[in-house]
Amino acid sequence: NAPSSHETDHIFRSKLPDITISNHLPLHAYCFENLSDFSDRPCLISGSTGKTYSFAETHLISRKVAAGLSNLGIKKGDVIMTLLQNCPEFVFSFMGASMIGAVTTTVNPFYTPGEIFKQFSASRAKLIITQSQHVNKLRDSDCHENNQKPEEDFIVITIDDPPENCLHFNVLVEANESEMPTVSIHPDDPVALPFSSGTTGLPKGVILTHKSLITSVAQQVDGEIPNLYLKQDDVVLCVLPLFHIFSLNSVLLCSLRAGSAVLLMQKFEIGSLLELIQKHNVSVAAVVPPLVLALAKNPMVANFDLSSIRVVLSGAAPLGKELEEALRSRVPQAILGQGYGMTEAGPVLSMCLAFSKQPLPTKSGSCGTVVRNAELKVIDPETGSSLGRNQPGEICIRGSQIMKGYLNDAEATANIIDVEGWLHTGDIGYVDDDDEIFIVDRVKEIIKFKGFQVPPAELEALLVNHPSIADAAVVPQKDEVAGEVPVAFVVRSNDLDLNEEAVKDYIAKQVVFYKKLHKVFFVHSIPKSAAGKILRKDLRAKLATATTM
Ligand code: 4UV
Repeated sequence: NAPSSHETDHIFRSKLPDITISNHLPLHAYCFENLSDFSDRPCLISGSTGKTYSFAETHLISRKVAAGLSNLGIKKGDVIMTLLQNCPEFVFSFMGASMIGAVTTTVNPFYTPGEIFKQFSASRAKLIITQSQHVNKLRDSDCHENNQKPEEDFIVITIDDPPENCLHFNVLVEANESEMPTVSIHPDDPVALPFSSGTTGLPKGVILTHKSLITSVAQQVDGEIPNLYLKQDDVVLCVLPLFHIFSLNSVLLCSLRAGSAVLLMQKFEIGSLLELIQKHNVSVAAVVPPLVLALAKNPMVANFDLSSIRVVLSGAAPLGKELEEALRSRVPQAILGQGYGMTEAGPVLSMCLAFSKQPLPTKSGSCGTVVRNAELKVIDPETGSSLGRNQPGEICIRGSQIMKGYLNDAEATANIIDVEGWLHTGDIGYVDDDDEIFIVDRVKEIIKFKGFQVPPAELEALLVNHPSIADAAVVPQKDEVAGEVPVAFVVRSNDLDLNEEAVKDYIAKQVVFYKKLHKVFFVHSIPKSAAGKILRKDLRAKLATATTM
């Protein structure tokens, strides 16, 4: 008798022992569980104003916001939408929503009206917290496909002077925390709803529960020997956007739990970044490869003292060895390493063990070792059978941290989480003899521009909506600065005058900057499989020889 497949699986685990995880708690209770140990220490530092909130203040304001949300009719299970750059109000809103059992869907504030509306309507948000400069986008008639009049159907709150029909954030902050309703929260209740296109198709709501986020944070910072050792005197740089799960989880939630201060920066600008690192003695920097490039290559860096940095955690996209070495010369005292995450995975799959309380030696180019209390395997993408060390295949992860599923999409959920509970990442990688993970390729559609998701299906849907486009496919092209950029193959329907600029403009008007097309190739047909699937591999191969096109 052949053993069933799971008996022969090669399963990889952390080198650190499993820990006890308090994932029976609601997320806010878990994050603030140790508050009394550091209640007067700085929790949030606003980079732009210098204003600092202690842990006790952050906890209190979050409770007031919880009461305020409740006063406005937000109940357990309701969704609120944050359309914010990094700011203290983001934190108060997210934690406040958690306290009343509500769910936060985080949106990129630079999205176009159409992009915002898609996430708004899919998540059925009842309240939006934003900046006044973005309110017009909520009123833009382009986005009301269903004749929905936003001002009447949902509440808009701004953190600065509110335009007509909007409320000021003060209505939340001035609420009486003692009026916060008592709600009973189950570990499997949702708390965050980031959107991700996953391995295929359009962006979908990723249901992250209290249990999944607590598990993920604990896997990083809890236990006797934390994998990511954050200390109370650490100042953690929060320049990556909190609407993306990397910053939300590994920067904000991990710091709240560990008692470290979070330095909030609204946006990346190298001069002010360097100033703030020096001024606030930033000790832990969460970055993406383009930021590593800036830190490694920008001549301004030489004028600043970066000696406070002890950890640089890079993630969200591949970090080249040369780049890592170049950064090393700028911050020789720091430990450089990577985390590997995916929104659907809760998000962290693996983390560099040199960040641990008992640092282990690690290799350049590795994405770390699988986190504790989780199982990782590498499978042959064709046969599904699991592979041993040093053999590249699709990375799969299992554990309480992974998402509950996609919002209202059982089919997409079943396509990514199998019946045994394994999440199939669509990333190709291997585990070496020292349990270190190396990602070498991607079999999924997603394009990553500076770590931002660019879902080809979204751009393809917009393209085929154009009256003169009969068919289209979008694939990644390698790019030195952004990692990858989206390029399109387009089949014209009749208008032979349709040119590259017109197609680029047409897309650029409808999407956030990083989804813009960098090139358009006109072709006679899009290669497809018998089942009608775009043969992206063929197009990528075509691109590799594109110099002749
Ligand atoms: O869904 P997503 O946009 O999610 C992320 C999350 C990243 C991280 C990284 C470190 C953390 O500590 C953390 O909390 C979150 O990027 O995109 C997921 C895809 O991005 C690629 C890979 O293709 C994922 O499936 N990716 C993410 N991290 C890496 C990476 C990496 N270190 N190296 C190469 N590719």
